[in-house]
Amino acid sequence: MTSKTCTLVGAPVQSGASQPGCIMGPDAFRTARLAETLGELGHSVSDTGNVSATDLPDVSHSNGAIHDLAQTVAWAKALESAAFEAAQSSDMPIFLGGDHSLSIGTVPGIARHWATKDRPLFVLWLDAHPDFHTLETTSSGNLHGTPVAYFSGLPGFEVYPPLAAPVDPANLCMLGIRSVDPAENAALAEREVDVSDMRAIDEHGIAAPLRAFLERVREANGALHVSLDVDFLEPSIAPAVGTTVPGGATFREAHLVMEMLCDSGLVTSLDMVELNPFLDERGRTASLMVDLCASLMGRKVLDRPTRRF
Ligand code: 4U7
Ligand code: MN
Ligand code: MN
Ligand code: MN
Repeated sequence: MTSKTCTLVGAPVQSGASQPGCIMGPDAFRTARLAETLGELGHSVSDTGNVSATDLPDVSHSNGAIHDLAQTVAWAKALESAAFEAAQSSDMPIFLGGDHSLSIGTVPGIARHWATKDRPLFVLWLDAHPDFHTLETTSSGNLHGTPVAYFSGLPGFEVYPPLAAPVDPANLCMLGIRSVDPAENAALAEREVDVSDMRAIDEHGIAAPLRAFLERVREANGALHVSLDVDFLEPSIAPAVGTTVPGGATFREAHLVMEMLCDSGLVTSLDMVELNPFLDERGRTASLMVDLCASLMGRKVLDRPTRRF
């Protein structure tokens, strides 16, 4: 892979999840040598430190299950700006979470950047969950379950910041899905979102749906944002997450996704989310996430193209 300028942006958000711990995520990624690893792969890395969100807006919603709405909106605003700036000034912004509500800010900021370049943004959502709740439909009230519905322009998000450039639901691809609430199921079907659940991956492998999606991105001259939730992975190899669902992507499935993304040359930004270091075992989940990022950014076994049959 050609050498890139990478900007690491810490987003210690935990208000979108039900249990605390994701606040420690950015520092766990740093401790697991993310910057050094990318440097060893030939990239130039700058770590801009952690974003903060201190001014809480006066907001409310009729869904009484929702918690920490003001914190979530504050993070969204701060991260939208941070993402836009990181995209303007580097090839590859990498957001270190933090729970998945951080994508309520990062994806819209990245989308605003690509709208100024007249390129459509595509989003690859690697997750056990589609995170496709609206503020009306979430029954847990955990706002890390809402980013995709919001940045895809679904109605009912008046209290979140207005979107400069919504992501077309036709430009989404979800892999690894295995926990979908009824309201999410209906909304995903209505918009015909490209979802490969684990059953489809068992049957066809993970490469086929990814290859088809990457072809679509290439044909559209799109930019590609990847959002990697720790719970995409099988919990026995990635225990540091609050929302474990059995039957996730294996070690090799996850690396293959990253290696194919690397070969495509299409990825322009990345979220690494939901790492809860309080739940980790001797840093193994943080280290696995760093290794997956290394595969995305060019780490290879053989120093020549992969053999084709
Ligand atoms: B994550 C859930 F009910 N759908 O809304 C919800 F299953 O970012 C889970 O993917 C959301 O980890 C998970 O609370 C959000 C639940
Ligand atoms: Mn998620
Ligand atoms: Mn998830
Ligand atoms: Mn989770």
